Formats: sequence, C-alpha cells, structure tokens
Amino acid sequence: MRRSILFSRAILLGVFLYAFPVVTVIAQEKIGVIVVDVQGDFTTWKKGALAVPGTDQAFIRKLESATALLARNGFTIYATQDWHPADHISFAVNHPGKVPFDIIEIGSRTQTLWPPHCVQGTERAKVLLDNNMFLAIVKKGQNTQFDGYSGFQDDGGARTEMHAILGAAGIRKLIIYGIATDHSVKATAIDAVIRGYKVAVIEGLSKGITPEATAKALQEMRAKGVLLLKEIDMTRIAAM
Ligand code: VGL
Ligand code: ZN
Repeated sequence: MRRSILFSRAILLGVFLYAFPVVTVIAQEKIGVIVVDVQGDFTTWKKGALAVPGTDQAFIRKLESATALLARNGFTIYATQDWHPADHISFAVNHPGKVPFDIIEIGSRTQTLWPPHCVQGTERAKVLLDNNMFLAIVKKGQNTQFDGYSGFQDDGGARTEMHAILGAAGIRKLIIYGIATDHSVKATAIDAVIRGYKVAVIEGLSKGITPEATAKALQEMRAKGVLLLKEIDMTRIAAM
C-alpha cells in the first residue's frame, strides 16, 4: 500500500515536470539577459552614424519580440547603452587629420576611430526597445578619455555598475545579444566569463560591423567558454 502511494507520487511529479519544463528550468537558477547597445546610431533603420549591416526595422522588431518573450518567461532583462560626450576620444573628428576607421595608438592602447555616435542626450543614442522591459540600463563610454565596449568596464579599467547589479540580483547565468557582435557583444560576453558568469551569446539576435571581425569574434568568444547559439534554445541554456 505505502509503496503504491510513493509510486503514484513519483508519477505525478513526472507528469508535472513533463507538463511544465520551462517553469522548472527557470526555477533552477536565475538567468539574466543583457541586450547590448540597441541604439539608433548603430542601426540602418534609423540611418545611424555607425549603422551596422542588417540592423533594419525588421531585425530590431525581432529583438523586441525575443526580449519581450524572455521577460514574460521570468528572465531579468538589462541593457547597455553607449553614451559618449561630444569630445570623446573614439571620435575621429577629435583627432586632427584622422578619419573614421583609422586605428591609432594612445599610450599602450590601440583605438579604432569612429564617426561621432551615441552622443549623450541625442535622439539616436536612445535604446530602441521598450525601455520598460529593462530592470536597469547600464551606460558606458562616458569618460572622454577612455572608450569601453564592455558593459562591465572601460579601457581605463573603470567599472560600470553592471557586476554589482547582477550580483545583487543573484544572477550567475547570462544570455547576451545585440550590436555589435565584433565589439560590444564580444567584450561584454568575455568580461562576463572572466567574472565567473556562465554565458550564452545568441548569434541570430546579434549583428557585427564586418563579416571578418564577426567570425573572429565568435571564435574568440567560443575559445573563452561562451556558449554560441544561433537562436534562443532553452534546453541548451538550462544545461550550460
Ligand atoms: C560599439 C563601436 C563604437 C559597439 C560602440 O557597441 O559595438 N562599436 N562604439
Ligand atoms: Zn562607442
């Protein structure tokens, strides 16, 4: 008799886990999402100053619905926002005789020069997705003297609030995607791995500036332990 009660309880649990696999997976471990630099200046949709190929309105809508779905499923969503002063060191116009995409040495650092982009307070610096989805938007690149692709720290080593915010929320696993795969997505993902997070980058929800640098960035991320997924795959994210 007792055996059969235990047995039927086991069956009930099995049926429950079968019926609600996503719920059980999420309950296991809190997962954070970082949506990287989805801002007008990086999109063809908004005719941005540094428009990344493939970032038309349809792509941004795809990011919007993927992110909304993750939010509805209980994931905690964060964003990063490139947020430069007008006299920022990464802008070619601030280096007489230089043009965008030149690479210069500044002390021991190399700096790629860009057209002015994501200038603080300008329309095309806005994050294009519904800002209500984000628990926090972490700004980066605010110091005139240092560029910073990573959502965690700038090239001078100054930290953003990202690691503290994620730590306070108890997040140990991250899903990362956005713009650009070969710069801020890569740097943010690798910095997250260095800080001990388990990280998945979603290729289909990210776009890079050049195909060559993007291929190299994907290789680098994989070598550092980032799980690369074409699309969101909850089974593989739960298992990482
Ligand atoms: C980025 C170039 C300059 C990026 C930011 O978000 O990937 N790229 N600033
Ligand atoms: Zn920038």
